[in-house]
Amino acid sequence: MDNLLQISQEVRDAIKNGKGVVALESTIITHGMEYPTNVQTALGVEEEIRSKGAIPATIIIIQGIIRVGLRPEEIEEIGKNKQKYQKCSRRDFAQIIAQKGYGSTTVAATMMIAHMAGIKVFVTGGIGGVHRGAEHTFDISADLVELGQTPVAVICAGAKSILDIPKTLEYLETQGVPVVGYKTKHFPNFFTPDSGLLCSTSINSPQEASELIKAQFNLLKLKNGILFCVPIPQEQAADGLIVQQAINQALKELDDQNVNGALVTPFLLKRVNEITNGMSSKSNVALIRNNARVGAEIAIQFCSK
Ligand code: PSU
Ligand code: MN
Repeated sequence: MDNLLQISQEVRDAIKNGKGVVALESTIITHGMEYPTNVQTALGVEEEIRSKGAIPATIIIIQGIIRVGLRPEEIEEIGKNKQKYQKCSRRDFAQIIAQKGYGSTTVAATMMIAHMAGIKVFVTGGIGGVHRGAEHTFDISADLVELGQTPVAVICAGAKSILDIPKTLEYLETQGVPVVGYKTKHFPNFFTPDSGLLCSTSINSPQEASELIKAQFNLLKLKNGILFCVPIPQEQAADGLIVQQAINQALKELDDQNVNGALVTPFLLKRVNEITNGMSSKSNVALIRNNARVGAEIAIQFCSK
């Protein structure tokens, strides 16, 4: 395992000593944002986690080796040379490892590695979900299947409206995944705090979040993950109407250009950002940092012995 999975000394010590550890994904760095925003965001998120007293563990595959915990210079290097990295979800792992390739991990792949490494709390921006038109395309993110089978708590800001939110919530219910609103009953849709749909339950503090994680993983020993949904702070919320129009245009272009498979999500993220002149990216950054603070507090509660 040692040659395959390399966990930094800092992260290993933190796990051993019951310090809060927060896993972070890397597809967001290589396929979710442009340079240098991607690097600034990734480093900013790590700082937020440290400022709360927890330890960040960004996950990626470099030359066929799975790395957990990166140095800031490495994050800079990855963000700069992002085109070198293949988007890695569960199905891509074996290929990237066998070919000693470079892979940035999606929510699904990051959950897998966090679980292997013994990390239970993972912060991201938005998860993949059921795409609009999935009744024709069958496009359902492997993130949702992973949430159904891997015991890691994922902290996010809900799902973007590029997705079919009602179907995404139905799918999570089928997979047995608690969808937990953080200080809200409403399921957030990333740029705005309320999608008009409800979470399956809600909690009001990191302590309550930690109790729920303990009940699911330690007492009941369930294998399903948990989704914690933190609404974007009101003052940072994007103009919902502008984002919605951009999403509609991006979806139409997607259709016209026959984009499919793993390219769909990166295409939509990029186009929405371009059409809104970077407004979506700005909200994106504020919101991930907010998730990181909440995730760090939850991790500290959960990990303390
Ligand atoms: N949604 C976002 N930002 C992202 C992603 C999704 O708002 O960066 C990335 C995440 O890494 C997520 C992946 O796990 O896209 C989902 O891709 P797909 O839909 O192809 O499963
Ligand atoms: Mn897909």
